[in-house]
Amino acid sequence: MTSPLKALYDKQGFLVVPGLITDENRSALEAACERTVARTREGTWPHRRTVGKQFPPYGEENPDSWGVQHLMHPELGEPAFAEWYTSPQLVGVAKELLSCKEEDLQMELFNLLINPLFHDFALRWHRDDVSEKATEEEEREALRRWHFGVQWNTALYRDTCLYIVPGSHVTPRTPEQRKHSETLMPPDDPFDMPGSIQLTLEPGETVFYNSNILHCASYSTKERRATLHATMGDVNGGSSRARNVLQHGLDWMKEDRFRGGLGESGRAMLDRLLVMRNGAVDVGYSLVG
Ligand SMILES: O=C(O)CCC(=O)C(=O)O
Ligand SMILES: [Fe+2]
Repeated sequence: MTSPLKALYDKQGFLVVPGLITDENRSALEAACERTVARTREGTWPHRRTVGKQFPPYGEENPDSWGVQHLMHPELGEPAFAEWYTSPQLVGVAKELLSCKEEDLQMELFNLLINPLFHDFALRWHRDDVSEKATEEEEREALRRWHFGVQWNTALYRDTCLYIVPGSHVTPRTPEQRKHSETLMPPDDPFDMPGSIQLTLEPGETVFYNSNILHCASYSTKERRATLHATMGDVNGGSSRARNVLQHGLDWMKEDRFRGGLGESGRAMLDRLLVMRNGAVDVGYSLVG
């Protein structure tokens, strides 16, 4: 039996869920984000997404940042992040949308998306793990296989940065949509993309989405953003998640001090990721730019 939430998620390629941050989580997460963002901007947290670079490797060139990488890294010293990532409310939705058992969930990425301070920035239309150059047939095949992971954005403050094309997680681009997504440049106007909508998240809302849905994003220096950005996988996908996840460089996740800071179910989720990682060689990067 498919749940109504899962059915809607499968049809649209995304689903907005309110209330996955409790009041208690909220103050801890807000404070942790504030400290983390401050460190990133002052240059003492090196793992960040730099303005000017859309996809990994992000490099160090620009002092301005649009994201913070590796929120659960023990060196960051913010346990609220792993607590929330492994919390029953989040794990519950992830396993429902993946239609898998809790013992099949695989720990993956947990990052933070923030507003740049000095330059507006934007990401081009893309699917996270399918090249813009893919033929229609390659695209169809890649999308058909892509159902072993779920990605989400949880907004601490109102967030209007993300644009998506509902339903595009299962259909190759039309010639017109291809025209708007083959360029490596962000769009002048995201609404030029046929079928696009702007997603608005109110504080505390989460959008779960298939990361191969056609999407782009636009970041303004003037709108405060602190949006938790994460993925979880279903271990039954084997190595299908490897490139998308491991391109972000996760060596720190195999350190004992990380594992030791997790609860029992978190450790089991992590071990499933490490098994996949051990089997993966030379994963490369999903996208350029
Ligand atoms: O800023 C966002 O919400 C989307 C980020 C994104 O699409 C990406 O990192 O690939
Ligand atoms: Fe993306």
